[in-house]
Amino acid sequence: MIKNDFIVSVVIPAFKEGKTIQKVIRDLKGSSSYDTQIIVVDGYSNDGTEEIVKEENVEFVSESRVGYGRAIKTGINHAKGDVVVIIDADDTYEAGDIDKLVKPLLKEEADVCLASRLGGTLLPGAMPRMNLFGNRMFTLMYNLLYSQNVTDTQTGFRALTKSAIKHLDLYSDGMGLSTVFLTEAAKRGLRITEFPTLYKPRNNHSRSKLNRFKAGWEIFRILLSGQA
Ligand SMILES: Nc1nc2c(ncn2[C@@H]2O[C@H](COP(=O)(O)OP(=O)(O)OP(=O)(O)O)[C@@H](O)[C@H]2O)c(=O)[nH]1
Ligand SMILES: [Mg+2]
Repeated sequence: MIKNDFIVSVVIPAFKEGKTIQKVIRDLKGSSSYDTQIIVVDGYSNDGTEEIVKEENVEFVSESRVGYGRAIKTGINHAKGDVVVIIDADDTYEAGDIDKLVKPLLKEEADVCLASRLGGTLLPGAMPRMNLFGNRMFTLMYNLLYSQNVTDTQTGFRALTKSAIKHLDLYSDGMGLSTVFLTEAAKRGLRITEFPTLYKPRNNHSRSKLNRFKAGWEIFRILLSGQA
């Protein structure tokens, strides 16, 4: 049964993504079929992000503490919805897929839904080879250690029900939070599903915030120590 009084909260962590944030917000607004709250959590970008976000009439939250995970947790604290969607501000994900992400949760078929890039399409230049290799290794490790069957543990486009989030110990402030969502969900017996999506290269003039080695080491430790 599809409910009508259903709210989706979208959390967008953003640090210096002023070139793309407007498009991400507009794509979300243009494609979500649900009552949607959009929250941008900005790390004092100073590149016009604040002005753009306010002009789009969506919520703007400043977070001075550094970290992708920290920004997401701050966004979750502002979320009023039954479902929380998380997406990057860099326009690398297909924001138009938001309904596909939300539907399995709305239908109560799953508690967590991932937009899988590795199970879908990677456009040329979207993911450096090293990142692809790391993601494959970590995804394999996750599936083996946590008895799951997902194809992209490191996707930044995912949805969780608010009631599921309440049960998770979100202990990472960094890029490792994507993995913590999944190890915690598996430990608590939550249902994880996914669908294939498209991953696009970053805008030429924007910069990745990913420190591959720092993130890789953190993810490795989370996978081992967070084991059930
Ligand atoms: N508020 C805030 N946002 C952040 C911080 N670090 C990263 N972000 C945002 O979190 C999202 C993910 O960071 P990315 O640099 O895109 O990381 P990634 O997707 O793993 O790497 P790419 O594939 O190169 O895009 C982006 O929207 C960033 O702007 C931070 O310290 N604070
Ligand atoms: Mg990104």
